[in-house]
Amino acid sequence: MSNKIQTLSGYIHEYQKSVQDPDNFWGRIADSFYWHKKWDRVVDWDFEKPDVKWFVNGKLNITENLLEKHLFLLGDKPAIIWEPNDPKEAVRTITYRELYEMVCQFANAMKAQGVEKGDRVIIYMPMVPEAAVAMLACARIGAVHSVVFAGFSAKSLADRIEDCQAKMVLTSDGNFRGDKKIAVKKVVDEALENTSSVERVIVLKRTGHEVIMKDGRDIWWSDAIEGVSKENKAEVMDAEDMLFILYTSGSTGKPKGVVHTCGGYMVYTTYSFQNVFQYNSGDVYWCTADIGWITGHSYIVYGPLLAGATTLMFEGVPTYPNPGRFWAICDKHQVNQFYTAPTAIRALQVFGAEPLKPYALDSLKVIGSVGEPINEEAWHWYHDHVGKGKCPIVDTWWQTETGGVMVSPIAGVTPTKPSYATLPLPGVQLAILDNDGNELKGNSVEGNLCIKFPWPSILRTTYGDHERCRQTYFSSFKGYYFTGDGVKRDEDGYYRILGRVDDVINVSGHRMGTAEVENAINEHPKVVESAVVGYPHDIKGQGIYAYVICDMEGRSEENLKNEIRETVNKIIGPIAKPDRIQIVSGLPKTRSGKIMRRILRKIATGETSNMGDTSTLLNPDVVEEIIEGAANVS
Ligand code: 6R9
Repeated sequence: MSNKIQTLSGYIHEYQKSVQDPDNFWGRIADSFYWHKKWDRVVDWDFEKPDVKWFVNGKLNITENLLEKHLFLLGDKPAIIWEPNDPKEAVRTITYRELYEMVCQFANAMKAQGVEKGDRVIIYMPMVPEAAVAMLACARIGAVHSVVFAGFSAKSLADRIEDCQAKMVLTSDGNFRGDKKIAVKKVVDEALENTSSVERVIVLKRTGHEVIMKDGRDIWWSDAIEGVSKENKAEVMDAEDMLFILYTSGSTGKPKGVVHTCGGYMVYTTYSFQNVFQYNSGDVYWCTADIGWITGHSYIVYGPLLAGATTLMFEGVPTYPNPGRFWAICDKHQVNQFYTAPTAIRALQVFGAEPLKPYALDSLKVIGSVGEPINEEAWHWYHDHVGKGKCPIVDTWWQTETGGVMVSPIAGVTPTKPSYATLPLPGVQLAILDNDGNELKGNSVEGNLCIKFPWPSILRTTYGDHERCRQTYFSSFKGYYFTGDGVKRDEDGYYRILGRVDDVINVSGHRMGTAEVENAINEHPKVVESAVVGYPHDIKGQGIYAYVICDMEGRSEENLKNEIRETVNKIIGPIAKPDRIQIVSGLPKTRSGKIMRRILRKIATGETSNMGDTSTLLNPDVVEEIIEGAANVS
């Protein structure tokens, strides 16, 4: 496609155009999509209200741009390759024509079950092609999907159903994950005991779990599509009609429903996908995220399929049946672009290079990272062992709220630097602000990462609570979108994300990114992972508390702690030496792999009487262990 940047000077040129004349820049890109009616204005915006509209009065259906648009040239090409949890089970390959038919048919089925334009539909499903079909069928008829990660509890599911007053739930009997079999429908049943808006539940058969089908409410997927037409006329949507809601946790307890709309999201996910990954026709692209997260929405389903790519979907986990699974899949399907999270990289790093040995990994051209800052050690391991030193790493910084990648190398175009997300994509106008709201110009500066001009896939609101959206993102710095992340722009103008600003600690007047300290700690060869938080310190203001997972073999705890301190001393300097180190067996993590620092901060501070909501943790048991261990920490 002509929108693809191919050289560094091309990037600079496009970037400049996007800032000087955003209307013309995005208008030209949007021109390559199919619209029932073109827009009257490219963008209207006011960050104080906030009120942002893209492609004003444009009419479209996103699925026509993903299905009909590709039928002629790509009808027989694979849209989705599905790799099951169990490598012995058959792979499924779904062509663009088959996807078109599946989406149309399921769209008709949903309509027949009473879903109308504007209704909210919860998708609580495993990683199977039908989950993508479900999302697209919603978009086809103008229903608003809200995917909930199928590992969330009944309580979390119920909260989300309640918040958006969903009319329908799409689910499965069960879910395979590694050697586990999870009874998914049971969770839905429990959630629905405490909610009243849901009228229908459509259940896909996957595991053969025994399920109770509630009369008049539950229907099997296969029955719902039985005899239903595979032709469907897409609902014509306004560019600013809601496409989906995705719940995400913020600094306060209750998750908020981030809202994305049809036109801008379509344009931006396509554009960013094509450029960041440099996808070429015929390539096989694989993102290991779950569709329950924004990465799965934008870069398993919408972005790749809008771009006519072949997107691989994996049902399982990286360590099943063994820690070579990712690499086996890369070879088996000749994956060209591979996109995963630092947490997965580090988890696999623990097994060393052995599990990679049987695999050539020679189809890989681009490898990507998303979700958290990638520490230097993991970056190098990924680069050397997975990318074999020849694949550019695209470290992509973005958020549920941004809809698409904001800061990232363009593969093969932008020179990379370990742990740097590098440069903003065209259209993304970053600003670094100090705590008083002054924009810090020039290079070698550090501060709050803000964005001063809208991009097409910016969140429009938080569902049902616009004031919360204003407060969270648009009130800290007047006239700016505030990301909540800290950032450094180095002497070359390159961006390095330092982690959430609430994780920045100030030790004796020196500001430090917790990620920076963690990076240093992780350099110690025995350290697997670490998390650093600040705690009140009489003399320094804040002290540094490090929770460290490490291989203790052949060392006493005391020696190891001293060595870790010395490593940090060597890499950053004496000010960054952890005051307290606690050796732990695990870190409290959300199901998307993020460390719950709120909990660690409380433990470090000694405030363990009220730990708040730990229900979304992957491993709640570890919290008790850490609290106990904390008593003896020096
Ligand atoms: C896409 C996604 C958003 C937060 C974000 C930041 C962190 C994401 C990152 C990164 C450093 C990267 N984050 N990507 N930090 N480098 N490449 O993860 O969305 O789940 O909403 O998380 O994740 O702190 O603010 P989401």
